[in-house]
Amino acid sequence: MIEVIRGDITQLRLDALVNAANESLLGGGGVDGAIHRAAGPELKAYNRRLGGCPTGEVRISPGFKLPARWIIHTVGPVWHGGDRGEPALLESCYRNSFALALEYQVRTIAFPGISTGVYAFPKDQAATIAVSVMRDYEDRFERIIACCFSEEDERIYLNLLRS
Ligand code: AR6
Repeated sequence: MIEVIRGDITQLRLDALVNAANESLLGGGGVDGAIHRAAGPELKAYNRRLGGCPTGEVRISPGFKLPARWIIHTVGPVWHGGDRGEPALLESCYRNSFALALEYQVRTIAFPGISTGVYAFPKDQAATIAVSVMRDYEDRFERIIACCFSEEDERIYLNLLRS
């Protein structure tokens, strides 16, 4: 069951949230900044020991002060026009997030629109990739949530899920 929710991902009480991080894993703007603020300073201290994360890969931390139990940090590609492997890297973010979630017995998980903010990945193309991977994993989770921050993003996901 793939659900579309509009709102702040940090408020969701789930087994895991996915964070659209950068390679340092030490925080930044956008959803990453919101997650670090809501989780508290222990998150940065914990992530310092993880030693970063290459683009397309994932790392996991506890949720600390978040209602979510785990945070799966993934680093989406920066959009450079699409011929530098951006679509494949974005797909890896989703696939690797689901694979790690399964290792941690996660049954309920939410994703933001990875790479579609500061990293400028085109929203329609990113959502198409996200939904196609979500459909591959649908049977293995109780809830898969596409957490949209804007009405435009919500509309894109709802249209894709209708088709
Ligand atoms: N809940 C859900 N979605 C959110 C929230 C929130 N609280 N805040 C923003 N979004 P971005 P990126 C949406 O820029 O493009 C950071 O500085 C936002 O509207 O957060 O992967 C990192 O440290 C957009 O749809 O992530 C990296 O340096 C989506 O989340 C860099 O930005 C992703 O936007 C990563 O850029």
